[in-house]
Amino acid sequence: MSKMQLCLTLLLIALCPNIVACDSLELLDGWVKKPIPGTKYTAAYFSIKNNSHETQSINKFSSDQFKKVMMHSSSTNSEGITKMNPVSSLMLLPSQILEAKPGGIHLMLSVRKSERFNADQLISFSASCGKNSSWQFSLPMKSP
Ligand SMILES: [Cu+2]
Repeated sequence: MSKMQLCLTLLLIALCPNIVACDSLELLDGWVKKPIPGTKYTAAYFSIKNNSHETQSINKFSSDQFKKVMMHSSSTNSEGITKMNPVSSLMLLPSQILEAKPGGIHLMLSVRKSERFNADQLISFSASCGKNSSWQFSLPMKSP
């Protein structure tokens, strides 16, 4: 990239700060862990690709089939203790594949007492990337 091109790119980014949207996000894979009866939480994992030339950031997930959907990240310290921390947004660089998997980033799902699930049931999610930008996708439920 020449200096001129770089300059133009930076100028465009500066002029269009609201361009960030859920455009061109593609679900490659994913699943929801079937909650063990009586448990309050379960998790969802996925890989999502950003097919656009813009950085995309997801700041919220929701699902009608769960009370609450939280973005978490797990990390294990030097003593082997794993902790989960809330994540405020997930950023995907152009062409980046974001993998949410056990032991790393995941969606923490709060289970409603009344809700019953079947294996292979599809769970619908909505991801929002800004005020007016959302993206719908579904993941199958699987027994761990
Ligand atoms: Cu969690």
